[in-house]
Amino acid sequence: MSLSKQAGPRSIALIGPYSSGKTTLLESILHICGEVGRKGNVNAGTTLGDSSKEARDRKMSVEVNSAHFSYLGDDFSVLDCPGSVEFLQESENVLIGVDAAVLVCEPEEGRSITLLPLLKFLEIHDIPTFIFVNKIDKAKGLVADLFESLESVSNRDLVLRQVPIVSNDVVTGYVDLASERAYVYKEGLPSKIIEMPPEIAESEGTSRFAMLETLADFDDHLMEELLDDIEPEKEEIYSLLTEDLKNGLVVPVFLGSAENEYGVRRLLKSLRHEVPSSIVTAQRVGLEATEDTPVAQVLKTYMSSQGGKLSLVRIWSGKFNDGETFSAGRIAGMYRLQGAKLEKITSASVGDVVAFARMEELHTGDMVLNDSQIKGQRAEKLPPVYKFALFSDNRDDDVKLSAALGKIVEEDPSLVTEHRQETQELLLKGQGEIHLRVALERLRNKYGLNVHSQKPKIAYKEAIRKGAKQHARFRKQSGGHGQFGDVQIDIQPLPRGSGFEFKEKVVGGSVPKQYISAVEHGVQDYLVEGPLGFPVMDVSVTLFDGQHHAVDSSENSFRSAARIAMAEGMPKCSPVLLEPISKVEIVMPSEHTSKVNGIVTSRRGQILGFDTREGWVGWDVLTAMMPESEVHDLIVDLRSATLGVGTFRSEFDHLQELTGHLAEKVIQNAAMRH
Ligand SMILES: Nc1nc2c(ncn2[C@@H]2O[C@H](COP(=O)(O)OP(=O)(O)OP(=O)(O)O)[C@@H](O)[C@H]2O)c(=O)[nH]1
Ligand SMILES: [Mg+2]
Repeated sequence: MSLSKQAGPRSIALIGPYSSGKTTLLESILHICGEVGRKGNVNAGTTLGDSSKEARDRKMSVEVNSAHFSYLGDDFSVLDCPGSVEFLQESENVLIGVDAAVLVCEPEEGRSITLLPLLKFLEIHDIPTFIFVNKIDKAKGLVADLFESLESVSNRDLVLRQVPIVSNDVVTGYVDLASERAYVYKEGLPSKIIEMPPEIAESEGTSRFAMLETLADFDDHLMEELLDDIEPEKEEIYSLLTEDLKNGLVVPVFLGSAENEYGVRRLLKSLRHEVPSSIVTAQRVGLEATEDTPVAQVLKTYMSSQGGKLSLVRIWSGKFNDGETFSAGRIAGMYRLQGAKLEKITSASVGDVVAFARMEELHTGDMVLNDSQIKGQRAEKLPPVYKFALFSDNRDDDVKLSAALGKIVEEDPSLVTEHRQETQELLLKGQGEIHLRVALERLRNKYGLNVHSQKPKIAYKEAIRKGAKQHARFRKQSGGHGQFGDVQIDIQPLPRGSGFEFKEKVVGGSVPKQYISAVEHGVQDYLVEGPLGFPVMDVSVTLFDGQHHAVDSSENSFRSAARIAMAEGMPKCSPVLLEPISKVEIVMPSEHTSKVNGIVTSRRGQILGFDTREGWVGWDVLTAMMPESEVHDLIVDLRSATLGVGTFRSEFDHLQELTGHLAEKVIQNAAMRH
């Protein structure tokens, strides 16, 4: 039995920028391998992947599609990831569990930079990577220029494996540089071998030599052969290509068109020969594959429309049987997923990618095992960059809403929910507007909840700039017992961040001891909403005198007197609005730094500094203080200035005075809400 057979099926992820053709490539592969009879199309909504309403409506992937195929006797599972940067977390979660990634991109050299965040992730995790330059049928520029621009964004060496044959500005076929065979594309059919066209011989020679030189950088024997002008054996070239891919030294680049099935068989052949086995991958991620220790890891969680949880796992070691119990619970059903189709199975072993049903304690990234000593890698959570406040039409839906939100966060761990006390809002945070809209549609389509969103409120506060003394009396005579409380207070500002302070300096018992805490409560009652309409911060209130009545005074009457004193005294203290300021850290390719600088300044940001981004050649980090209200849609501008790759993280830093017309607007809006 070959190593790959012992190691079970291999697994690949299709990743790459938005709309580069990953789902179409999956469809082509499944068609070629006989898994789908008629080839589906993204635009017609007939692909095996993207079956959810949210994906079909948009003609884009919004979550991972899982499928299986067998090519010339070798079994593969394939995980087709959404390309939009707003769904990046899906790719990262899945990449942890695959033997190789196929990075699908378009033949547009100006957009190579959009591959960078993924390339970086692949490099950090040492994931063997293939690049498939798709849509070669509509390539405009020269492949050589494209290759150069791809090289500029990759730290690993790229190896061009094919050169295009072009006639009348259209790519009609290719020369395979390893085998030196020429082919013409045949739509929907295997490419046809042809004589090497004489006009291509020169560029083929140059490209082939470049490929060999790159390989020779990692192999002395090949280097000697090249220096001595000895033609290396084909076997040697193939074996170096396989080794170097496995060791993350080189990234092979293939050309084709998923839509027309050009070059897809060539890619499949390489996958078959070059993708490492799951045993090798287990070693790479620090695990050991054995026959009898079951170890699996969750790459993605699906919630079926009936509400049942399906955990898509990669099996790293051992064998799993349906019905067995692990620390994370019992496997209550085992399936192979072919798109949305569930195929029931009873067991799964090393290399498989299968779904375990109803393991409620299991979350994306978790390991399924019986030995808590075994630790796997997992993708870090991306910090949220955009948020909505949610509200439902019907208050009675609130309990249902929070249960449904729990489920959609299970499926998509890059969503975060938060009940924000300060503003009394339910927040949904994520990676951008489309990301959050898809989540809302899921709530509607899957859970029947009509949920609306709005821009979250900003937790403005207010403070005072000067002090004032105030006298107030609360008196009521209404039959029987009256009410009487009389206080004199001194209101003073405190430094920013001090909070609230209450003191008493009453002499001679003018306010008896038992009423003092009622005065403090009265002051606090008022501080919930100051003269400008916001919670008051950083004040000191001293009770220094007052009067009482032997019969009529009570805690309530002093509490009311204190509240009145605050209401009358505070407006005299020059109230001022405070707005929350966040510290933001923005990362972007340095060519865009000056543009981003402009965005930050136009959003009232105060730049604290620039630096180079650690570990990211050609990237900068910009730190700034920026009002929270300006951070809200910062990501929109940032992405449009950086071809989508710039991002940021932010956290509350401090409160800062806001004056002028912006403050007036905030105060007016608050008044209107009352
Ligand atoms: N001309 C041409 N168009 C293609 C090719 N492959 C895909 N397309 C088109 O590109 C568009 C996007 O295709 P998808 O397969 O959905 O791309 P994707 O990478 O899965 O997109 P996301 O998952 O949303 O990132 C569709 O309109 C396809 O018809 C190709 O080889 N040539
Ligand atoms: Mg897709």
